[in-house]
Amino acid sequence: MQDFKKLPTVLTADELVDKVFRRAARAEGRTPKEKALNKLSTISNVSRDYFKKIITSHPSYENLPEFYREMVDVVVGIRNLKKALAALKWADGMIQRVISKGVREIKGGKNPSVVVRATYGRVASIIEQIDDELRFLNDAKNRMREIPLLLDIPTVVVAGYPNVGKSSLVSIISTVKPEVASYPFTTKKINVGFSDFGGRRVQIIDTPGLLDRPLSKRNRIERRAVLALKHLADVILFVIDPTETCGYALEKQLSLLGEIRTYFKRPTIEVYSKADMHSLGDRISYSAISGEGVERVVKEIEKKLEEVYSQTSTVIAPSGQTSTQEQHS
Ligand SMILES: Nc1nc2c(ncn2[C@@H]2O[C@H](COP(=O)(O)OP(=O)(O)OP(=O)(O)O)[C@@H](O)[C@H]2O)c(=O)[nH]1
Ligand SMILES: [Mg+2]
Repeated sequence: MQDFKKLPTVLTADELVDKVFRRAARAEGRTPKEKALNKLSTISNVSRDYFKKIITSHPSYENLPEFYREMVDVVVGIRNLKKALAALKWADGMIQRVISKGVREIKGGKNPSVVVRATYGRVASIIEQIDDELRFLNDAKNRMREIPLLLDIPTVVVAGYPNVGKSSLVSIISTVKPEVASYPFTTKKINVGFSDFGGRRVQIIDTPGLLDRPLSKRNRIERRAVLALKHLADVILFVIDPTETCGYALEKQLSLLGEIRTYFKRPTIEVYSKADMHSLGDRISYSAISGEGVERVVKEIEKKLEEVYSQTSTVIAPSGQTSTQEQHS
């Protein structure tokens, strides 16, 4: 599994030029010629190592599991990432050529300090040419940190319109405590928490709110929720706010529910939030404020997950370690 939190910080062009030349300045030599050659080989090594570190910190995006690949694409764009990494490879190759030329010139008898100065200028100009790409890669690293590490265990994805109470519920029934606020699109990324339901470990995913509109019209925040539903959900928990205090009509919420059922074809649980504000009885109702009904929601999740468990079950051992048992029925 890919841990994007381990991607390294990427220096700007100015910072990288500084790093390379500072290291080169420390190069020693018994003669001016030897010292100049050592400076050039230091530039060659330091820049090559640096580019290699950044390039190899990225996985091969084609080979990532689909969820991660599509998530990286939504969060930063794989084409842009590849273009930026290719620019680093280009700069690496160019710098090596410029250094080789300098080395040849010094060995051929040209004035070492003149060659070194000219080579420094060329190297700095090559690095400056990839400043945008270096900055992009650092920004991408920061954004990719939001992509969580997921476990291959039974997973419940909590979805619904914005502001209906998804995060409030997830925060009660799992380990993750997402931000809750009284306005839509508070949750902008997917949050992963865990629960032990009847001694079994379950992954609970809080998602950004979805509006009832075609996929092509969905913004990048909504598309994170779609990816979680598409790739991760064994069970979907759809939260409906019948009080409409979320700011969206019940009819719209039910239309989204219909689409999610049709499109994702997963076992789906429908619940009403904000039971402290209504007394409807046609669906399971719960309140994140008073806690009433939450236990019924959990029971319903457990029931739906039984289907998933009948294929694979993860049991918490008495030691606290988890082990996965395959059950063939
Ligand atoms: N009265 C009442 N208010 C609730 C309940 N659950 C959530 N709220 C309130 O509804 C608002 C939205 O709650 P969130 O949990 O942030 O909703 P969300 O669905 O995660 O919202 P987004 O992340 O924006 O999609 C907050 O002001 C909560 O305090 C509930 O059961 N009863
Ligand atoms: Mg939320």
